[in-house]
Amino acid sequence: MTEPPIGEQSANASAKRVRERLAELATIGGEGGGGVTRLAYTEAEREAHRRFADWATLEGARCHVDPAGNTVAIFRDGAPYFLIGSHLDTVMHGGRYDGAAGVVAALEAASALSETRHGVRVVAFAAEEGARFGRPTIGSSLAAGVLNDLGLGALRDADGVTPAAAAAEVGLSPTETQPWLDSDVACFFELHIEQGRQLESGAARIGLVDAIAGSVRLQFELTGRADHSGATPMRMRADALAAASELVLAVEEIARRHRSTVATVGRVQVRPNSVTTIPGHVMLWVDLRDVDPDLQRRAARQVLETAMDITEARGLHMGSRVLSEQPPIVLPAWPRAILYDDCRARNLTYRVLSSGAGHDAAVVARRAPAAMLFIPCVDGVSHSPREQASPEDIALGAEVLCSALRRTDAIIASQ
Ligand code: HGY
Ligand code: MN
Ligand code: MN
Repeated sequence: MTEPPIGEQSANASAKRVRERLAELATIGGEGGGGVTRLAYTEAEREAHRRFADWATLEGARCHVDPAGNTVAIFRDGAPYFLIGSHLDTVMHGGRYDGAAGVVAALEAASALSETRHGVRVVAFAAEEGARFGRPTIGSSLAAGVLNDLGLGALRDADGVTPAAAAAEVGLSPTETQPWLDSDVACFFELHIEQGRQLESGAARIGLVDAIAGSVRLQFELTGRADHSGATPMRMRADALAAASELVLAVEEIARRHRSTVATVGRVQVRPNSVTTIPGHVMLWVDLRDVDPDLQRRAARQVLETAMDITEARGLHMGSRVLSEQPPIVLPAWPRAILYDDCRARNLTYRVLSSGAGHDAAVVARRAPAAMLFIPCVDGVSHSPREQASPEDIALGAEVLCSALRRTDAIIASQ
């Protein structure tokens, strides 16, 4: 068999390593049916971080873990430095590419990057998904100094466990994190699966992200009156689940008012949750997002007001909390322009698009220049065992990352 040209050899080797490493990560928290559950501040997340650190060490990097659980691999000393990476936690029954693809690609890029004037570090952020505690990007927010002890202490998981208690279980102490995302970071690049259908529809091979949606997470507690489902006339009921159902449909209707707004009620707790008892108590959580800050804030306010109207009309008591509010962010143009130049130089089709999903890059961008690179995922599916992406696309994305870092290094050095 004739050997492929060197360039192709390295691309094939890279795709092979990407495939192998993603398959290995998928065994950590892996479930039947191909899903993965590696929730924030669990042993599975830490095991994935250790595997990442082992790979980075083998490539010559020095690794350390900060008190928030962010693992940083220093490939090249010096500051300012380039930071590349993503996250390794997942949602419940999630996919094997969300986050992991970006960390594995960053390892490929850092390992291929030769002499640069800047330092080079790869990061696996901890607790990026909001799935467990309701608030996303806990690790990067602590590293950026935008989440304080009060904010962290107000969070609970479904069992009432706080992030600090969960982190202590796996040897971490997030409240002791000294923020380190600062002007020492020359630029942050994150590769991620698109988690949407634009690239997959054949529009382009590479997505260049211009804006990342913000999110508001709301918690509602509706209290009615548990009662006999057979003996209680309809006019005498205070049915918390009927009220909650009205609220769920109202959330959907409010989100439909503007094309860029999305809102979801993905989690509901009903008590006593018994067939022959009128539900007396319901907790529900709303995830509301937009790339427009005013629309996001207005929609959140409308949801809160509508919840009050519904519960008042039904004679129920309502409690509500804003668990987290993260503004949408527009990423700086110059790192994106460097990625764009590289796509042009490679004759790669690209598309500038916004991200409906939240990412660590949105947090890092509050402290340093940041850029995001999307690769396609099959049918745009994510947060599901059906999540699929190609190692070849990830390896190609890693090559673009690597040459973008080289270009950035040369441009900054020439200024
Ligand atoms: O949920 C999200 O926006 C992302 O996947 N963290
Ligand atoms: Mn996710
Ligand atoms: Mn993600």
